[in-house]
Amino acid sequence: MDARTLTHLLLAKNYKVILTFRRNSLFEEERIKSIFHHNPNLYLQLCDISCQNSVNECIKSTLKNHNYINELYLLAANSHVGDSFKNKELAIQVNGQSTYYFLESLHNFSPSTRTYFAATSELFGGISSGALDESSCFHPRSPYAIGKSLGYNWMQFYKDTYGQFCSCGILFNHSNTERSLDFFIRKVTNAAAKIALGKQSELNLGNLDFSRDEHWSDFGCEMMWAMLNHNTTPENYVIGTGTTHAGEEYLDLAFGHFNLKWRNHVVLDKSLIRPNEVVRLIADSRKAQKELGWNPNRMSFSRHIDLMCSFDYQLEQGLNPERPKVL
Ligand code: F7E
Repeated sequence: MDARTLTHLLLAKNYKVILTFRRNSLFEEERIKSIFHHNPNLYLQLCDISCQNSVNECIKSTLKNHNYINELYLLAANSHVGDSFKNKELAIQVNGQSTYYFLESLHNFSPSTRTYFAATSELFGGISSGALDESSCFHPRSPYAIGKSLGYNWMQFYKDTYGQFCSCGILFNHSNTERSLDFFIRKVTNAAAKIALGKQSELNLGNLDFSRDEHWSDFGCEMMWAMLNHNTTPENYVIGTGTTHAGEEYLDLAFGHFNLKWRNHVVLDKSLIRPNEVVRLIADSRKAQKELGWNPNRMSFSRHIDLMCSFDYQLEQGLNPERPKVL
C-alpha cells in the first residue's frame, strides 16, 4: 500500500522511481505498470531483500543504469502483524535484517543516498496509556515488531557510525483504498459494502478490544518524502493524528455508512485472535508538526471510513473506482 501510494506521489514530482520485486512473487509487470499509466519514469528491478548478494546486485545495477540513487525508501515488509506469529524468523529476516543488507550496500557503493525506513507504532507495544513520541520506550509484542526494532537499530547504527542519512518514520496505523483486505479497516469496509449489496451476510473478526490512531496513507507518505528532503541532518519522526478509535467505532462507522448494524453480522472467530495484542495506540506528533508541517487534522476519521466504504461499494458492484483524490 505505501509503496503504491508513495510511487504515485514521487511520479507526480517527476521522480524516476525504481520498484524492486522478487523473482517468486506474484508480480505481473504489465499490471503494475498499468497502475501508474505506463509512466516512463517507472522502472522495475529484481531484488530479494532477504539476500545480501541480491541487494548488492540491485544497488549496483541501479547505479549502473541510472547513475545515482538519491533516495531509498525501505517499505518492503511482511506487514501483517497477526501472520508474523506464524512466520517468526521470516519476520525478523524481512522486516529487520534486510535493512542491514541495504545500508551495508549503500555504505559500500552509494554512501550519500538518503534512506527512509518504515518503522511503526507497533514498536511501542501499546503499554503506555498516554500519547507516544520519538523518545517513548519500545516494547515489541510481535515478531513483526521485533523485526522492525532490528531494522530501526540498524538505521541508528549506520547513522551514528558512518554518518549516513538514515531517517525512520514511526508511522501509526494508516490506510487508504489500496490497503489489502486482510487488515482490519479494509476487511470491515469491504465486508460492509458486500453485505449492503447482499453478496455476504457475516463477517468473522478476532479481538475487538483495541484502539488505534489511524491516518490517511497519502498524508503519511508525504511525510516520508519530507523526512528525506526537509532536513540537512536525519531525524526520526512519529506520524499520527493524536486521536484513537476503538475497534467498535470502526464497525459503527463502516456499517453505519450503509445503514446496517454490525452486531447483526459480526461473528467472533477465535482463530483470528493474536497470541499477544497491542491494545491502545495514540501518537504525539508534535515534532513532525513543528519541523515537517505535519497536519494531524487533515481528514476526519468518519470521512476516512466513508471514502473507503464508497470505494468498496463501487468495487463490489464490478465498477473500476478511481483512488480518491484527497487534499
Ligand atoms: O489490526 C484486530 C487486531 O492487522 C488492527 C499494520 O499496517 O498498523 C498495522 O498493524 C487490530 C488488531 O493492523 C481482525 O487484533 C480483529 O488489534 O489491521 P490490523 P495492526 O496490527 O494495527 C501498524 C502500525 C503496522 O505497522 C502494521 O504493518 O484489529 N483485529 N479482527 C483484526 N485484525 C485483522 N488484520 N483481521 C481481523 O480479522
